[in-house]
This record gives sequence, C-alpha cells and structure tokens, in this order.
Amino acid sequence: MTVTDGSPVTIVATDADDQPRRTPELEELYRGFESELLVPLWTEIGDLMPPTPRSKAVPHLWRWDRLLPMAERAGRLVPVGRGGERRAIALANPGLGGRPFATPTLWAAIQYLNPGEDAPVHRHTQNAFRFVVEGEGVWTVVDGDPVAMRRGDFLPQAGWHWHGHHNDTDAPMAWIDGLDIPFQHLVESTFFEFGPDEVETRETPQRSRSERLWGHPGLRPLTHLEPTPATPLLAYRWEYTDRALAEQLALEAEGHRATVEPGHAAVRYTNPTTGGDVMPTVRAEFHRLAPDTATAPRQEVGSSVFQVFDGTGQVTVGRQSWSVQRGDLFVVPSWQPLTLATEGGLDLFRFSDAPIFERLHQHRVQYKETAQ
Ligand code: GTQ
Ligand code: FE2
Repeated sequence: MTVTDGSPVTIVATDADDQPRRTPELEELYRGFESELLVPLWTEIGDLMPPTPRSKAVPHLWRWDRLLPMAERAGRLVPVGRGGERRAIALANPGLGGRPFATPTLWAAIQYLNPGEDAPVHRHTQNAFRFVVEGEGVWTVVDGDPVAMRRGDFLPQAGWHWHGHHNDTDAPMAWIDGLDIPFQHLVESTFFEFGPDEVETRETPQRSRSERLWGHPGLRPLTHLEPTPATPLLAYRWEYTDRALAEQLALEAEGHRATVEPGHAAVRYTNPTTGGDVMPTVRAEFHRLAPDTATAPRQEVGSSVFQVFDGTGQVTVGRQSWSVQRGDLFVVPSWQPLTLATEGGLDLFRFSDAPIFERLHQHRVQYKETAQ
C-alpha cells in the first residue's frame, strides 16, 4: 500500500495491520486484478479517502529578491513572441513533480516585459489576473481596451477574452500572473487561440473604458443589468484598496466591528454584477495586519498563493515557518493551518481556488488548530 503524508517523500507501508495475509492464493488474485485492470478499494483507501485532505502540494516560499533577478536575466536572454507567448516564469511546487503548478489548481508566475516589447494577443479558457508589487509602464489590452498597470493594482482578465500586453515606457516592468491553468489542465477543459502578433492599440490612457463604465462604487450602468460570470471591471486600483483597509482599521479603533479579527483588515475583490468572486474559479483578497498583530490559525479546503505587498512578518503554514518581506510569495495547500504575525505591519495579496469548492459544496473553513 502506498501512503503519502503530505510531504514529497513517499512511504511504502508493509502489508501488516489492515491488509489480509499475502498467501499464494491472494497473490494470484491480485495478479488477476492486475491483468483485468481492476483495483480493490482495501489497498487504496488510506490514500483515496483520508479523514482530512492531504495535499500533495507542500508549503513553500519563493523569495522576491531571488525571483526578480532571474526575470531580469530572462529579459536579456529570452525574446518574447509568438509561440512562447509570454516571458512568464512559474512557481513549481516541490510536491507536484516539477510541473509549473504552484498548487494543484493554481498557476503563479512572474512576468517581465522590456521597454517597447509586445506580448502578442491571444485568448484561452483559463481565467487570469495580474497583480503589481512594483513598477508601472505596461498596459494590458483586453478586448481592445488598454488597462494601465501600476503598483498595488489588481487586474482580472476572465477566460476567453483577447489580451496582449505592451510596454510603452523606457523601463522594464515585472508583475505576477495568477491563472487556473493546473485546474483546467486536470479537468481537460482548455481551449486556446492566437490573435494578431501585434497588440492592436498603442494607446496609454490613465483610465480604461472598463473603469470609466464600471469604476464608480455602488453605481451600475442601466445598460448592463444582466449578471456576468466574471467581473467586467478590469482594474481594481490600489488607491481604493488601500483606503478600504485603512478605514477598517480606523473604524475598529473607534470601537466598530470592521475587521475579521483584532488588527486584521481584509477585503475581497468582487464582481459588481453579482457581488460574488471576480472570476468563476479564482478568489482574490487583500489582507492588512496592523503593527503587533497575530492571526488565529485558520485552515481551509482548497489552496492559496500569497504575495507580500509591504511590510515584514512571520508566516507559518503547517510545519513550515518563514520571515517574509516585500514581494515574497508563499503557498498554503489545502487544509494546512495558516498563521500570520507582524511587528511593524504587513500587507498581503492573496488568491485562491475557493470559488470552485464553494460551487461544489465542498468548502470548509476552520479557525482553530485541530489534529491533522
Ligand atoms: O499574460 O496572457 O503567466 O496566457 C501564463 C499564461 C501569463 C498572459 C501567464 C498566459 C499569460
Ligand atoms: Fe494569456
């Protein structure tokens, strides 16, 4: 019997305790199963039906100060163009066999574009977003609408919309991409099409058409009253996120209930046509811990990727602990408890696959540590 304990190491158990004795007749029966392509439940049950989720993905941290120089080197050595499509370098979780998967469902990558470069137009069924931890100067053009990318902005880009990126400044720019590539790969639902090699517009407006139509809090255009499965708003600007978090902490200080726990402000990016998640498979949030805050351990079905936006802190995921700083990325596998702590304050961007599990009624959250 093969048992995985959530670590990349595989433990091969002897056929003691829960397995019948390996008599010659039993061996013959097992050979019969094999040649008829049959597998009995009793040899597999520990792996297939554990008492709580056992992710093959492991907690892991990628440091921004190692990632960014590699992206810069790729910027000098690797052209961007048709075929490869993007100069994107993906996080490969050490528990997932070297595939470019941060978690079993989520892709996370650093993407890099030099001055004057175009990432050609394409579309795919995978849902995507960009998040910017530093820099500016790239416009992502979604269905012909140029959307400026700047520090702190969250830029969702739902599946099957045409998109390319162009850098019209004289500085290179890096950002992170999140997509549901591993999920769509697993469930075999992916389609892809090439568009024009050159991004259709060189325009560099400060505000996209999408923001001009949708970017007014609490106001919905009467021309667009039908709910859409993904958000029509293509940029969630840092100015608003920052203010929402600051106001939660200010309200808490004034004695009102506005934070998820003491010193912990948080917002979720939402689809203004439904109030739900921005995309069918991806949840995105921003969390702010005030100075000298520690969170209660929390575990959740499904996986997350976090990026430190600002500040420093200590992060514990399962049995792993790290000191983190700006730009660092870490992974929280399914049902592994997460705790966050900071002395000076900590700002974190987070994305997860929670909408998939909620839709399937498989989602669970638990706020205190339990035996795994
Ligand atoms: O920018 O369109 O990291 O299609 C992976 C796949 C980025 C993108 C990635 C993509 C893109
Ligand atoms: Fe893409």
